[in-house]
Amino acid sequence: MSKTIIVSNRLPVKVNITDGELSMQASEGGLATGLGSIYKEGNNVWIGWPGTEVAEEQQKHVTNQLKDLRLSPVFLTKEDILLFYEGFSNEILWPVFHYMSTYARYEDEYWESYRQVNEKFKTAILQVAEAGDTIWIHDYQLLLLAGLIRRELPNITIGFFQHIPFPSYELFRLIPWRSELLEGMLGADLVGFHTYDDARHFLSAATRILQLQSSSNIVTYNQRSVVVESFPMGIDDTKFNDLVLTNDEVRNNISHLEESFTNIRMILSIDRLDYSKGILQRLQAFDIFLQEHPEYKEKVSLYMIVVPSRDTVTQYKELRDEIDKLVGNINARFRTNTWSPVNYFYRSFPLEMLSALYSFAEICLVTPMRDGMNLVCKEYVASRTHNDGVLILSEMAGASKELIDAIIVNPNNVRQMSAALVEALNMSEDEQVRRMTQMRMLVSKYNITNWVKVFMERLEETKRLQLSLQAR
Ligand code: GDG
Repeated sequence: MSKTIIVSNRLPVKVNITDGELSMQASEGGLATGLGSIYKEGNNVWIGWPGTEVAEEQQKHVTNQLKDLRLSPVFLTKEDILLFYEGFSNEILWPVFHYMSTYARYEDEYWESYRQVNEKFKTAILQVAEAGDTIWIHDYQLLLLAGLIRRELPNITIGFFQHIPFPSYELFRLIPWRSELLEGMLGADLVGFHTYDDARHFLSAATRILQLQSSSNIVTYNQRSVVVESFPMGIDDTKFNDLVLTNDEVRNNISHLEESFTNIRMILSIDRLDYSKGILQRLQAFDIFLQEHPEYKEKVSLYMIVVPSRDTVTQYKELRDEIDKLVGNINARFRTNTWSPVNYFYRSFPLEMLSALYSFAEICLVTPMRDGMNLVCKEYVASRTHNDGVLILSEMAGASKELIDAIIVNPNNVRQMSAALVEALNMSEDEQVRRMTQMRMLVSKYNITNWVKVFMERLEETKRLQLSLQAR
């Protein structure tokens, strides 16, 4: 019986080893939820890194424990994590793909490690893959993998999905290993992105850098037709809706918020610490808003959660310091004895608190400089069970192509963002409901289950197309 093999850098569980004792923590992420129904069926399996360094003598034990969960680990060394993950993935691909190319450090040893780790993943896949299987590879850490597998198993079905943006040709061409990366991706039968623009940028890079022929969204590489398309990812909308309506802890948290924020209207923002998320620009906009609209003093607060991430890297550390400074500055200038304009948290929160905040906040402010999709804004919409609330959304987030009933802003235009806050605070109930209802319908219809189904069906169709072309 043929099977589906899901591959991503991280497994949907995090393995913890303390004093030799093994424990596992399931990921609550959307991808884990969406693919959960797939990798647990039949002989299917999910291959990835268990999220921690595992000593050699413990690897067999970890492998056996994960096997029962239909998970298969790829073990990475400290050096792999430093060079492949933090180096090539996060100091080259992440900044360039998010249009921050000046942050990129093109180190040969990063590339060497990236190649080797992609080979490690290939070896893990070849141990389980058989003719007739379908392999679905995820994200920018594994750009070479499809090509490596294709060489060994020329007829196997491979889908690749990239969760972050694909930059314009002018940016992508800066990477010294641009051809190798493209050739790796073109090992897939179907290459998917969140938006039409990302797909277009990829096609343009492939045809210009590798001089390939393309027609519409199909590019020919090594006599194979590779289909390139957009598949905007959705969320588990029912989960967020039901948390608000039926979860006691969430209800409790909402009551506490109502007590602490009596007569104060909340603007919510939630991101991982990252320069792509536009956190500083958001604070600047809020600063302008407070300066120009003193009538909102003691009436509006920004509740800003920044989840710690990569903060050993210089740019991230600097960003964190800048945020601290700006928040301190705004609060020092505007706060009163009973009111803080910015409630800033540098930590993560349990899902039950996130859900309560989504439900309580009148406005959600999502202003990345670049974002593949951005799931926070969809989670906010799915949590608005009364159909009210206003989403302010950056046009640079993939989600802005779908959530057109948000107030759409350019995150570089801090005055426009400040004006958007005023517009949101004054939006009539009817208008809020009209917009939110539209957005909720969309988030519900194109949810994570639908996303997985559409991608898998398209992959199957693509393979059929390939076989029929080959037979001619
Ligand atoms: C990449 C792409 C694309 C956040 N804080 C807490 C918490 N979260 C959860 C949110 C949301 C997720 O983290 C963040 O998802 P995003 O989509 O916003 O961003 P990335 O992590 O950068 O994801 C992105 C995505 O892949 C999917 O393709 O949309 O563009 O960059 O689900 O809820 N969860 C908990 N506590 C927190 O404090 N429990």
